[in-house]
Amino acid sequence: MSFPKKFLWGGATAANQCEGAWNVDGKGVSCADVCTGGNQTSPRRITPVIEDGTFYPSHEAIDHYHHYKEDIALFAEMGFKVYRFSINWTRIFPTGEEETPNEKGLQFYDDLIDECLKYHIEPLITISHYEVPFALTVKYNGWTDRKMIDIYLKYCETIFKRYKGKVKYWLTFNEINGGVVGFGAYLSQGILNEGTVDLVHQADDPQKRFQALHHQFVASAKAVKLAHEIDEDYKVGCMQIFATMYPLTSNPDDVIKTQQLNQVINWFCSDVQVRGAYPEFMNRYFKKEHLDIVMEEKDQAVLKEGCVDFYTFSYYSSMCQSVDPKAEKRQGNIIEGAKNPHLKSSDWGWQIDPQGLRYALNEIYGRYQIPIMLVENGLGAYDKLEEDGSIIDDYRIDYLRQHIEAMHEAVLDGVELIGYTPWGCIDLVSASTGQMAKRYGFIYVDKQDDGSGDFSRKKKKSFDWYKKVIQSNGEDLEN
Ligand code: BGP
Repeated sequence: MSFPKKFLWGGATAANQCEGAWNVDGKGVSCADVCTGGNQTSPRRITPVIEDGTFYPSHEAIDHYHHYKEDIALFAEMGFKVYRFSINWTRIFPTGEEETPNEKGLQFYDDLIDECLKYHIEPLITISHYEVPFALTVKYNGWTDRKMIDIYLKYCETIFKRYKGKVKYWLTFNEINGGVVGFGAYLSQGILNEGTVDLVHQADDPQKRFQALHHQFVASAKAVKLAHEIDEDYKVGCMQIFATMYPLTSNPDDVIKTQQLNQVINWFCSDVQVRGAYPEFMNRYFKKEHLDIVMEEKDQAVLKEGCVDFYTFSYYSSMCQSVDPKAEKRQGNIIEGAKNPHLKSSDWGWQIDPQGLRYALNEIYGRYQIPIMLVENGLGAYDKLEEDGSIIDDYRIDYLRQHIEAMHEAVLDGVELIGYTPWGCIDLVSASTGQMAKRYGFIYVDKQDDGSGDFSRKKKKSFDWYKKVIQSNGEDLEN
């Protein structure tokens, strides 16, 4: 048998993409709340002042805030062992800097966690998932300012103490390496440079991004240490985007370019968080890019003392890399590359590559030898309601089946994979485009891109399929 007996099957969401209730019970405004809806051709705009008559998808999202009991009951029906969700930082500290936390916000997560525990579902909590308080963007330009470290730690301490005894698994930052590329600056780091109008074409300042990353590394390391001090049973992980990369050709120039991009995009941040030190190759990169990272003397020791307990990542697609400027491009999750002639793409152009997941798992485990969870994976697709109201999402089942098969192979290869939480286990707002039409869920939610819909939930065909997968511990993948 392949998957370990206690394998954590489940699903994943993020507060800003599912909760809604953006200004309810004392919640403050987050970076996501000032992002308009968009689609593949018109990017989401960032509007520091909320515009009348403009649609902001996070404001209502799928109203998980008021439907969490129903949603968790459905997760339990599928047999979830784990539910990955994030805490909305602005429910706890509305502007990030209040003296005391917002009790109603804390209470909401008490209730949500209790609801999970009622069904023996293990909560896996992302502390910061694209929800930086917008007030901190305005005041400090987000993580560019070192003051963010203490602000974040106060938030961590509050939730580590409050949920002690109920929660075991924490992730410090969602897809921290998003900050390595321009696209990640706003949502991941709360950076809003003058001249930025939309999420896709941000006025980029790499110096700020890499400085912000350093602050996030220090904050993450301190959070790991603090978590262990508060509860020795806490397990704290990092969370990375892993974009498997292949050289487009056997031209050694393509191979070296791929290796260098791999180092900076896929390995830099996890090397710091898992091994507790900057990898050597970054010195040359910083020189080449004229980046000068300001560090305090004690930072190195802090990083060393705050190594994570486990590694988690998102995996959606792979891409090729090439020195040929004419090579046809393909977009992936935040990272882009060249088209792979052997792969098909999703409706959003993300190349589908289950083998790339087996490759990634082997590479990651070979490098770090610590437990791994795949905490995001899935197919964003248009779903169609049949006349009888059913949703036959065979394309999603195919995608997930092939990726579970790849996980199975990796486990047989010797990788210590301990859990799997497919992304958007219930339909939610897309982070990159702001659409509802880009659906990932086993559960359909009646909420559309024009803001219409009654929030009713409906099981898709994949719901029963995934239930069977969990019941059989990954053995029965038949559709
Ligand atoms: C990751 C994010 C998620 C999620 C997912 C899918 O980058 O961690 O928040 O949204 O990708 O991306 P999208 O929503 O753009 O389809």
